[in-house]
Amino acid sequence: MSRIRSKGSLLVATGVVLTLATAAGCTSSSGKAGSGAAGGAAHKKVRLITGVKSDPFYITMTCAAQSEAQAKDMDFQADGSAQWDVSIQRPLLDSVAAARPDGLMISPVDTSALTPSLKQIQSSGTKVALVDTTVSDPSVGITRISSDNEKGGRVAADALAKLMNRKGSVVVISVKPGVSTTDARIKGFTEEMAKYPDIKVLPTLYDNDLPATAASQIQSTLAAHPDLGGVFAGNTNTGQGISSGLQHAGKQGTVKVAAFDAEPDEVAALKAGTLQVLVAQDPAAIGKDAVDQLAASFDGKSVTKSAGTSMVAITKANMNDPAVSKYFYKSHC
Ligand code: T6T
Repeated sequence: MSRIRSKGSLLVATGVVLTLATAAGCTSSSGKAGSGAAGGAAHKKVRLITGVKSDPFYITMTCAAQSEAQAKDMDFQADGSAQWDVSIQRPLLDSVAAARPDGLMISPVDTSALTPSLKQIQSSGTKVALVDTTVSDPSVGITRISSDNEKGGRVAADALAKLMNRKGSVVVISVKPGVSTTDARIKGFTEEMAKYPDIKVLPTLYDNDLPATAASQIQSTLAAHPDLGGVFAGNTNTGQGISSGLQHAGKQGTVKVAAFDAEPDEVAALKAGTLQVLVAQDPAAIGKDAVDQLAASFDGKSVTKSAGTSMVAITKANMNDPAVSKYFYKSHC
């Protein structure tokens, strides 16, 4: 397996493994942010609020954050919304804010709706780390850690175009507008797809993170566009819904699917051939890095303002490679 190492990314020429590791901003001067030195980090109260508590992406993130916080003797607790909804996440944020934690890690479910509350908690002295999703206001957060979602969207587009023999119609189904991560994936995907003149990109559909909605959307799209050759699923629940929708329509394997993430149901669908490419993120790295940055801040060390974590394009051909399967998400710690 030959490897081409270019700046900031590692492309394995013969496999379909594309590991993208980017880091913007600078690591701390010591380069050892969060090197386990307890220092000011010990006993600090740190709270994590994820986008959706039951989501394996966030469960994987939480497990890693919890373990890193434990190693630093932090007082760490995690919670998350039951659904991807501002009206559910806001009361969670307000109750955490009332307890005046030293640090808050949060995946805001909207790029602006929660900003006033986040600025308020920040002005009361809580250090905010934005994990996975972010907000438009640059004054929020001492650190922002996520995948390079635009790049992941481009990877999905190129993989899907190849599977579709560069022709036919393609549709994007995602969560809802105003989610920084999935919006960036769609941007990267559609910009990259423009390079394929014989592929028609249909209007993006939104499923509110509900698999059943994605399933019915893909079936109605198939009815309206018989030449549908590919689908890009913006996240886990969407990928699950598209997989079952294609099976109901008897189109599994015929219509090619590139889906973000690698939670257990998506991995099973990849193995079964209803999904063809998974763009897996590294939620564990996001969770661990955020704890390390908060610890660095508590210790008075420099903090990375924004950092990108790696991703891997997974297919049936490479999914059994331990270097790839280590990116599969967990449903429990
Ligand atoms: O794709 C991830 C996450 O990156 C995104 O912000 C929301 O959806 C997931 O949690 C997967 O469901």
